[in-house]
Amino acid sequence: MEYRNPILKGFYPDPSVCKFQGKYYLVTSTFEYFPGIPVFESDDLVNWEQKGHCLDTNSDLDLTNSEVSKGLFAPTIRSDGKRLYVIVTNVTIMRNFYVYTDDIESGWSDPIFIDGWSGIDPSLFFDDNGKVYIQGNSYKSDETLGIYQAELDITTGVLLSEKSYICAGTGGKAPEAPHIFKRDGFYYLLMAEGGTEYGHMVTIFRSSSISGPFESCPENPILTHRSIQSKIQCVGHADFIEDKNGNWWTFCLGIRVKGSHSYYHHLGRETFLAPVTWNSEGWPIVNNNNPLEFEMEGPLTVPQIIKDNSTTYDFEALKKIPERVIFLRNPDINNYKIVENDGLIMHGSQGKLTDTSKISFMGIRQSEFNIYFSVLLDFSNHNQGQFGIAAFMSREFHYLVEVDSERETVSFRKKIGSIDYVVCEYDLPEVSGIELKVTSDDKYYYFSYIVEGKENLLGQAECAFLASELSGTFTGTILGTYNHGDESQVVIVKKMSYLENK
Ligand code: 6LW
Repeated sequence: MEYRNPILKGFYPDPSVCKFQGKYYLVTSTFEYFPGIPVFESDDLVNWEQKGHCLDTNSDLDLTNSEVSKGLFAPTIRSDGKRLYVIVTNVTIMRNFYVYTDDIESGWSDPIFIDGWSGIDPSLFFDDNGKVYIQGNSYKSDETLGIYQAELDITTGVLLSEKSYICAGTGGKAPEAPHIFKRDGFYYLLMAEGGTEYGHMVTIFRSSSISGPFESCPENPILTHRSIQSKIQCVGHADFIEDKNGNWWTFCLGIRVKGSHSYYHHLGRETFLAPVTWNSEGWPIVNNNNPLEFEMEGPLTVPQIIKDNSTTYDFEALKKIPERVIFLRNPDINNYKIVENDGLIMHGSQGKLTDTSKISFMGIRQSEFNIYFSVLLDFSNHNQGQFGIAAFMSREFHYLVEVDSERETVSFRKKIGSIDYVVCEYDLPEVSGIELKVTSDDKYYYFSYIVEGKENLLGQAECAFLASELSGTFTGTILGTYNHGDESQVVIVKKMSYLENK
């Protein structure tokens, strides 16, 4: 049956997947954004529904002053049959921890921190004998590069054995993303090498013992797009899963590139799916040894319902902030209040988009190249400070349409590294409401504002200048609105509209 990649469009990197109570669950990394780690649920591996986040309180997730693309790196989701666990590294505080739930609808536990375990990309393995193991890698330390493992007391997070070195990989840089699973008596160790950029690859090893030694698959790397002519690149960071019919699949990250000989991407690393079969020697073959495609074929149980991520949030009618809306670092949740028939009251913060302090900013992931994003704002209670919309990659790379309510101006600004300037600025008429808008194709963003029923074009800006290849980010473009000023300065977000491919 055919299906279309990416399975999760927009900034949803480092996917991990497992089965629990007859359904599939998938998580991705979220870096400096809050809430942390979206949880997706599926019955069939191709149609996914978000079921909140693992870390949705400020006490669970400390992102204070998180620098660009720090915060939560790659998570792993696993189950022991009774409980669902998600383990992850918060690189901002350099701690590894996990949370668990017995029922996805009732939320997640407080974090259990693992003392004495460093590195990133932690994973869990529940062995048939009841023992639990943690895996991870060495990261920015003097430890030998490679994959490490220790036995873990899953009820307390205490390590029960020394941390042992189990695999160096095949020699690619940045051995990371380890996952162990058992099949036909072998312990398979899946991992990523080559770094998450254009040299990314998936490699696999196996042993008859959980502690190794692990032998390398003769076909390594079993999946890579390095030096392949494809509009899908950087494929790697995979997890494997056996579906309810005994078919195997891999979820991995990839990017949709633009450009010709020098590729770039600005939507972030996205989640892709490929079928896996096994050869007679017991080694996996991904997608019949073919590169991943946008149009794929695999032994699905039900057809994929192609999701349109278009949506309009009418905050005059909504009762709570939708789960696709994310914040930059820890939000002061009192700064965002939905008042029925009024809208979402967003109070100002002293933080600016260019720094790492607490900021009033909320947005959604850009999931396609061709989009329309607009916010309808009432600023009758804003007379000192600035507010606006942003096509935001990081504090160093973003575009803004900004209203200065004291000077009564609207301006179009570009921040591209050290290049930070106002493209144009206009006086605003005496109004208390405004619609700010950005549309895009695969080359440019186009910015405008609408007052008194008239749209005024401000200008355009290259998508390429927000690309991760330039900004050095692990994330993707977020389309959002912000309010800079003291907390008495209020904008009311009446509507937030996002349309893709329209
Ligand atoms: C992640 C590592 C990687 O922790 O990049 O693609 C890091 N792989 O495994 C951030 O996504």
